[in-house]
Amino acid sequence: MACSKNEMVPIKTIPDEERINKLKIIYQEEFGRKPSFFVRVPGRVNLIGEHIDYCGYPVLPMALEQDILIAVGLIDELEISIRNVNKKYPNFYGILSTYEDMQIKSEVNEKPMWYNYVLCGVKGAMEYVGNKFSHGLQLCIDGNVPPASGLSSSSALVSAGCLAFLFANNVDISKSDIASLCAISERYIGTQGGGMDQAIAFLAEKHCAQYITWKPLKADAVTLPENATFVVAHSLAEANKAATNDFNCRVIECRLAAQILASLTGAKSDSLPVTLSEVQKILNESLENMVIFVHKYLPQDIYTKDEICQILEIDSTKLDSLYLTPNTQHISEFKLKQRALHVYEEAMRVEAFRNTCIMLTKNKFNGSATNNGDHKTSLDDTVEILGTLMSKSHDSLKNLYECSHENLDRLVDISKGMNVHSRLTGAGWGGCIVALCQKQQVEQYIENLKEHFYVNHCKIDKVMTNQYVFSTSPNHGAVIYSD
Ligand code: ADP
Ligand code: NG1
Ligand code: MG
Repeated sequence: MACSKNEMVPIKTIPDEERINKLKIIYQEEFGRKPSFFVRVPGRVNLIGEHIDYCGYPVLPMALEQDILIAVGLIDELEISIRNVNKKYPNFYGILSTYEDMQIKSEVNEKPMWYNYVLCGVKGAMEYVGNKFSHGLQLCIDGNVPPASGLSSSSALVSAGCLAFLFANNVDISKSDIASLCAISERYIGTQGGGMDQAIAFLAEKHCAQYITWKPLKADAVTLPENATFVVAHSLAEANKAATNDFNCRVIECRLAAQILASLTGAKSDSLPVTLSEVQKILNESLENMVIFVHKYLPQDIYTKDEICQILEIDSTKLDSLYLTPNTQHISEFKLKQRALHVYEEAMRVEAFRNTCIMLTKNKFNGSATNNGDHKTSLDDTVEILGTLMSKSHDSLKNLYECSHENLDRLVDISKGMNVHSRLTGAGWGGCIVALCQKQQVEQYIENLKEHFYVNHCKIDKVMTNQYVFSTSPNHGAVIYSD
C-alpha cells in the first residue's frame, strides 16, 4: 500500500483532549485571544537505514505518538510571534518580509536558538509561495518529543512551522511536496540532512512502518510482525546536530567517497555532488559489487585533503566550494572507505528487513502458515532475523560510521544480555536506541533496562525512569485540527 502522492494533510475537528485544552488556555494567556487552528507533527523512530537517506538510499522509519503541537493564530500584520509552553524556551518576535531577508541566525557550530527550527519551516514556506502571503502568525508550541535524542524533534518543529504558515495562508500542498519542502527548509539550520524525518512526519500511517524512497519521494507501508514490539530507550546523552560538525562531516565524507568512486570507475554524472546511490545506478552494479569497489578504489584508512584533491584533480578551494560545508572546510583527514562501506551494507540491510516483513505478510495470506504452531515459529524466526539486522546495523554505526556513544553501546550490550537486539536510532552521538522485543518479553525487558542502566549505572531514581524508556507502535503523520 503506497501513500498517494497528491494526498493532503488531513484536516480534523479540534478534539476535546486535555493537552489541546491546556494549550488553548495558555495560548489565550499569551496572546489574549483564541487560536484559529492547531497543527500536530509527530517525531519518529527509524527502525533501520541510518545515515543513508542523504546518500539516496531507502530508509524504514515509523512515526511516534510524541509530537510537536502548535496552536496557531492568524494576524493581518506580516509578523511572527513564537511562544513555548515550556518557559525554558524564550519567546521570539520578528517581521515577515521576504524569505531572502529572513536570517536564521546561527554561528557555525553553535547550538541554534530553538525557534530557529520553526523559522526554517516558515522561511521555506515563504519561498514556496514566492513571498506572496497575507497573514502573519502567533504560535504557541507544546512539544513532547525528547529533544536532541535522535527522535526527530527538530524536523517536527520545522514541519509544524511550515504547515502552520501554509494552512494559515490557504496554500494547498500535497503531503509529499510539503515533506520535500521541509527537508530542504531544515538545511537553513546548517545540517545537510537527507529528508527521512520530514518524509515520515507527513507520510506516516498508523499500524505500519514506511519504506521511504527518493526521487520521487514515496512511502510504502511495511507491516511489522504482530508479535514484535519496538522499545525506545534514551542514553541520557543529548546530541544537538546543528551544534557540532559531526553530522555534516559524515555527509561530506559520503560525498567525497562517491565522487572518488565515480572518478575512478569512470561513472559519468551530471549531478554534483554525486551520491553513493547515484554512482551505483550509473554503474548498474549490485550493492554487493559496490562493496567490492569500495575496497578496490578506496583502500586507505585515511585520506588527506591533499590526496583527495589529487585524485579528483581539483584544488582545495574548489574542493571546499563543491563538496564541503562552512563547518567542515577546516577538516584535513577523512575516512571514506569506512563510511561508504557502512552506507552500501546498511542499504542491503534495509532491503533484507523489508523483504523479511513482506515475506511474513505473504505467508500469512497465502496460507503457508495456517497451522498456528507454524505461524508462531515463523513469527519468532522473523523477529530474530529482523533483530539480527538491527544488531549488525548498530555494529556498523559504532565501528565504521563512528557515530555511537558509550551510553548507547552500554544500552545495546545490556539488551544483548537479555537476548534483545537493538541499535542506535537517528543520527547518534547520543540520543536513543530502538530495541526489537517479542511482545511477551517487553515488560521484563523494560524493567531490566530500568534497573541495570538507569538505576544502577546512571543513578537515576526509579520513579523518573518511565520518561526515558517506553514501548511504541507506528502512529499516523501530521494533522491539522480546525473547527
Ligand atoms: P533531534 O534528534 O531531536 O531532531 P536535533 O539536534 O536535530 O535533535 O534538534 C533538537 C533541537 O530542537 C533542540 O536542541 C531544540 O532547539 C529544538 N527542540 C526540540 N523540541 C523542542 C521543544 N519541545 N520546544 C522547543 N524546542 C525544541
Ligand atoms: P536526527 O537525529 O533526527 O536529527 C538525522 C537526519 C536524518 C538522517 C539521520 C540519520 C536531519 C533533519 N535529520 O536525524 O535525515 O540522516 O540523522 O539516519 O538532518
Ligand atoms: Mg533533528
